[in-house]
Order: sequence, then structure tokens, then C-alpha cells
Amino acid sequence: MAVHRSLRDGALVLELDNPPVNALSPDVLVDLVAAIDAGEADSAVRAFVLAGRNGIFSGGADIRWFGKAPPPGAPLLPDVIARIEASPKPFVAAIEGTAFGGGLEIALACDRRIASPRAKVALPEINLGLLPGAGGTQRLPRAAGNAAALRIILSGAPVKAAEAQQLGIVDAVESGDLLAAALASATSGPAGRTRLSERAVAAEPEAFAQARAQLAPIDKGGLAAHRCADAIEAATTLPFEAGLQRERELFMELLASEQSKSRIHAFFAQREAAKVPDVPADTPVAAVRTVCVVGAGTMGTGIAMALANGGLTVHVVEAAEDALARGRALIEKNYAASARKGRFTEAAVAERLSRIHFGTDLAVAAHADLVIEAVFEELDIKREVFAKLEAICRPDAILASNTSTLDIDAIAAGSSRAGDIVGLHFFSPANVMKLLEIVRGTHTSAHAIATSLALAKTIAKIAVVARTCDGFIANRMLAPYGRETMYLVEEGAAPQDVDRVMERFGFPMGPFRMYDLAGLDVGWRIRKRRLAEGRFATLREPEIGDRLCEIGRFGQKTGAGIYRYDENRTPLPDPQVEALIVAESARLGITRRPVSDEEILNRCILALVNEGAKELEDGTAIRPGDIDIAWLYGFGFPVYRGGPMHYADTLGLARVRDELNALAERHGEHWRPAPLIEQLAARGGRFAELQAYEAKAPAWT
Ligand code: T1G
Repeated sequence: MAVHRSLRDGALVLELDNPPVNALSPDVLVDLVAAIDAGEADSAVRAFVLAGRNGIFSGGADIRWFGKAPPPGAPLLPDVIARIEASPKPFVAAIEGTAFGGGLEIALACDRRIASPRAKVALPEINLGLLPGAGGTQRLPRAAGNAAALRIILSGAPVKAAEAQQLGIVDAVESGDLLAAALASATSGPAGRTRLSERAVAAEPEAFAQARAQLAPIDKGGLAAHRCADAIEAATTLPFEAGLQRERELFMELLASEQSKSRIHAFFAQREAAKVPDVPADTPVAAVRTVCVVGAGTMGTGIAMALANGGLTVHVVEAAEDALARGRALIEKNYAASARKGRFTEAAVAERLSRIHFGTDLAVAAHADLVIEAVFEELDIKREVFAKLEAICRPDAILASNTSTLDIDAIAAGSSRAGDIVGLHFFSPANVMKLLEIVRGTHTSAHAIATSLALAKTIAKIAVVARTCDGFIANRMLAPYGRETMYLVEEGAAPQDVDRVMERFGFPMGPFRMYDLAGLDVGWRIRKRRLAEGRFATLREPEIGDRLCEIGRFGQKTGAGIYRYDENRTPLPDPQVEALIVAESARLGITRRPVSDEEILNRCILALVNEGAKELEDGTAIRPGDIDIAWLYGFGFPVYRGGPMHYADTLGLARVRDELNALAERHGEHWRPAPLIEQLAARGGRFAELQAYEAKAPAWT
């Protein structure tokens, strides 16, 4: 039973019960209509109270059913909402937990809404590339006004109960017995019905014009935002029913858009990435409250802040006093900057700093539930740290490395605790970037992985699990992508051409601006180490970056790299670099030629897709969505394109295969399509077939 009914004090209480989030799936809607029918036919029922079980009102319409015909006879959510509003008996919503999307829309069709103090409401459909398609764009402005409706719907952000009351979205916040308060409101509230649809809402064309001016362009992921504004404005210019009709038209347009399909893919892929086939959901998880971070450099300090922001106690250990002092100063400076920008209050900063302790004695690791080493990226140094940790740490502690390039198996080699050793690869700046790659070695235990996944949730990171290899998931793909960007410049493109094309595709920052930001010297050091270790790349490594580092141009950190930078850090093409590039082309015997935008985009994206396919073949990545999540949250791949693998599906894998073969003919065998692409393309398949959520979606009726 998806809707429980109980008659109390003359009101029929309807409790949604569809764990985990009371998603409004067709069976819930069928039960809801049946309950309303029964209540309306029962003279003992004077009113209805709508509530949710499982600690939540409702997470909204069931996203898995979008684009699929509902089972025969099942009503659509807008129909049920219309049914509620048309009822002769009043409805009161008792909102516990979250009322998001269709959950809030169904509450807005009630006469009154009463929320618990910790309740939150939201219309987050924009995050799915959609708009509130069950009356939210028409009722919210009638409840809270145009400005609040625009802010809430365009941001998709949750609104806490107290603010929701101030705005007129909920009528009361009840810290006592929520159900009792709702029953009282339902049975002794004003006679007759109170309908938001009967309220007027002012036309404010200038407010909507201003709002639109702030929105991302439609072809840069802004489609849903512009359509949300159109739907909300329709509430001010059309009668209610016509406004609903307009909302429906715009919703259907968005539902069919690639931008929405991409965002919905990202929504489910992010959640699916936390499921590891050989790590059962009931795997024991260590309670992580105290973490020791070894190393107070850029990464160590960023990680310490990310942990403190997640409410954990952190011990930062650095051998040298001066390096420890620098790390402490960097953390304090970063928090002060966050406070200045209003990201944290002074009190919140003080509270976080109170939980970060600094010292030079590694013995403090004995108290840690988890240790994360973030020392210099040299294998011997890391192995020396782990040898010490093995002797110091509790037997139940998890030992993690923040390495970004080293093999977890090499770090764990010879360790008596290889099962406890896991990679936790944070992306810089670690206190800002959402992605956390959990890297498993051959011996990493399910317990260590499950604990790492729980930690990611605690510190609000988005985790993907990678099997150890050179570069894990994200950086391994960055290698061919980066190589291709340099090859393109050797052949005739300018760095600013490549950046322009990739930024127009939707990356917040083109690759060359990113190299300058991260520092060209990072790659230079890695290449030199590889050469020293005899780990020669299978392909010629472009040397433009080396040439720039040799003349001290490391990027923004030295004021100049690929670009030179003015006082506002504006990247400016530099004739000296253009000359250096031309010299490199000559040294390589390459005759420079014009390179089209299409070729630039093709080679950059296909380099990613082909390597991603290989990661699926060799088990580095569990599923294509994990690769998408890694690039969405690690390198800013535009979410409205879904990630490299989802985007390849939108191109069609037969086309991907053919273009890879064409590139192989022109630029070498390394472009040949991965066998997985050949296999899928041969049967008209898609990477999406490899996603469990795709299989879990209801069958097409
Ligand atoms: N539909 C289907 N499944 C959903 C779902 C939804 N709306 N929300 C969550 N799930 C699944 C999720 O995939 C995961 O599945 C499990 O529930 C737990 O989710 C017409 C068009 C509600 C704040 O966008 O924000 O209404 O992995 O890990 O951290 O206008 O889920 O266990 O198999 O996120 O406790 C609008 C989306 C829908 C809200 C709970 N609503 N959900 O967070 O759990 S469109 C949303 C959330 C709509 C109408 C429109 C969060 C949550 P699995 P979780 P959580």
C-alpha cells in the first residue's frame, strides 16, 4: 500500500509510503486517487490531511518514469493535483522532512501547509533540466510572489521551514505534534476551500527581463532556466488554467531536450557511482570522527578543510615546523577569505578551526579512525610514511593515500595491512572540488571502500571508485586529452582557439587556461620522473610545456605560461609563446595548417571517449556513468551534456567508431576505437546499457 489511510477526528489522514523518498510513482498516484475518492464518499470525513512516512513528505515525481508512458489507468501528477484542488473537502499538508518538486506541488494544491521546523521545501526540477510541471510555476508565485518564485525555481535550492513561512509557502511551522496541528487546521480551519489558483499575481515584466538577463544562454545549458522564467511569467499574464497549459507545453519541451536527459543521467549516475558490485550495501563501515592528515602542503591543507567542513576532528601533521606553520597560515587565510565572501560566518570559521589541530609528531595518528597521507608525490617517501603509520595506527584504522599518480599496490607492497590501504584522490582545491576518487588496490578491503564511501557522503564529496592504474579514472583520460590539445597546437591551432572551442562546448575553462592555472611545472615534473624511471609514454609526449617551463613560464603562479596575465589575471596570447610554438612545429618537421573548430572539438572529445571505453574494458571504471561523474565534477565537463560517455551516446557510437577510424588513418593507430566501442556500435548499442539504473527503470508499457 503506497498510501496509508486513517480516519482521525473527522479527517482522513493520507500517508505517502514509497521508500526511500516517497517518490510519486504511478502506484502512489493510483492509491492517492482511490483514497480521495473514498474520503469524499465518506460522510464521516470532513477533511483530508496529506503526510509522508519514512521521515520525508515526498522527493517529488518519480524521475525514473519520465519519458515513459504510465501504466494504463494510472493518473498523471497534474491530474491528481487538479483532483485535490477540485475536492469539496479541505486538504492540509503536514510536511515533515523534505517536500521537493512534485512533493511541494501537491502540497501547494492543499488549502494549508504546516511544516516541522527542520522541514525543507524546494522546486529543484531545474537541476534535471526541467521545470516544475505540476502547477509549481503557477501556484508558487501566487503563494510567495514573483521574485521569490523566480529565485526558488531558478536556483532549485531548498528553502527552510522558517523562511518558507515568511514567504507564504507554508502557513505554519509546528514544533510540537505536527499531525495534531494539521488535523486541527483541517477540521477547524476556515469553512470552504482556500485555493492558491484563485489568487491573482502581479505582472512584473521588468522583473522577468532582469531575471532573464542573468540566465545562462540557452545553448550553454540555460534552456530549462529560460523556460522556467517563461512559465512563471505565464502565471502573471494568463488565467490560471491557461497558465497550467503553458507550463505543460514548456515542460514537455524540456523533457524531450538533450539538456534534460543529460542532467537526469547525471542525477542517477552520481547515486549509482556509490554502488560497488563486490562491496555489499551492508558492508561494515568504520565510524570516522577523527582523521590525521599527513602533510600540510596545498593538498593536505585543502583536505583538512574539507574534513573539518564535514564536522570531523582533524590532526594535521607536518615534520618541519616552518612547513607546518605555512600550512596553518594557508588554512586560516582560506577560511578568512570564505568568511569575507559570506560563505561561512565568523562563528562557523572559528568552530571549524577549533577542530583542526597542528603538530609535528606522527604519534597523534594513534588516535585516528582514518589517516590520509598527502606528502610529496614520490613512492619511496609515501612508503616510508605508511611503514611508520602501520606501527602507530590502531588496527581498525583505515590508511589512505591522496596520491594522484602512484599505484596503490606499489604503496601497499610489503605492507601487513594492505587491506586497510586505499587511495582517496581529492581534486585541488580539495576544500572546493566535489570529486573524490576512491582508488582500490588489489588487496583493498570492502570495509575500507565502504568506509571511504561513507566518508565521502559525510564531507559532501561525490565519490567514484576506481581500480588502481596510472591516473585512475579522471587523470588517465586527461592524458590523451592533454596530448591531443598540444598536438593540435603543434599542427597549426593556437592555444586560444582550443580554449575557445572547448569553452563554447561548455567547459568553464579551456584546457590551456587550465594548464596555466594548475601549473605547467606539474606535468613537467611528472614527465621528467617518468623518463628517469624509464616509463616512456607509448606516444610521443608533446614538449611545448617543457619548453615553457625551461624558461620559467609555469603559468599563473609565475605570471606567465601559455598566456601572459594582466593584473586581473586575464589570459593574453603572447607572441613569444606563438614563436616558441612555431619553432616546435619546425623542430618536429610539421608544416603548420589551419585547424577547424570541428576538428579541435572532435579530437579532444573522442580522445576522452576512447580512453573511457578502455577504462571500462580493463575494469578501472565500473560503469560509464562513473566516468561521466568523474569528468563532470573533476574537470567541469558541462553537466547539460551529461559527461563524455553520455555525450558519446548522443553522438551515436557508430559515428564515434567511424570518426575514430578516420582519425586513425590520419594520425596513427592509437586512434583505433576501443573494442567495446566496436562491439556496441556493431549492434546499435549505447554505453547507457551498462548502467544498472537504466535497467532498473520501469519497462516501457
Ligand atoms: N524519483 C525517483 N527516485 C528518486 C527521486 C525521485 N524524485 N529522488 C531520489 N530518488 C532515489 C535516488 O535515485 C536514490 O535511489 C534514492 O532515491 C535515495 O536518493 C512534475 C517533474 C529527496 C533530497 O529533483 O534531491 O517532481 O540509489 O541518495 O540523500 O514538477 O533524493 O537508492 O536506488 O538522493 O536522502 C523533483 C531529487 C523530481 C528531488 C533525498 N525532485 N531527489 O536525498 O537520498 S521531478 C527532485 C533529491 C518532479 C514535477 C517534477 C534527493 C532527496 P537509489 P538520495 P537523500
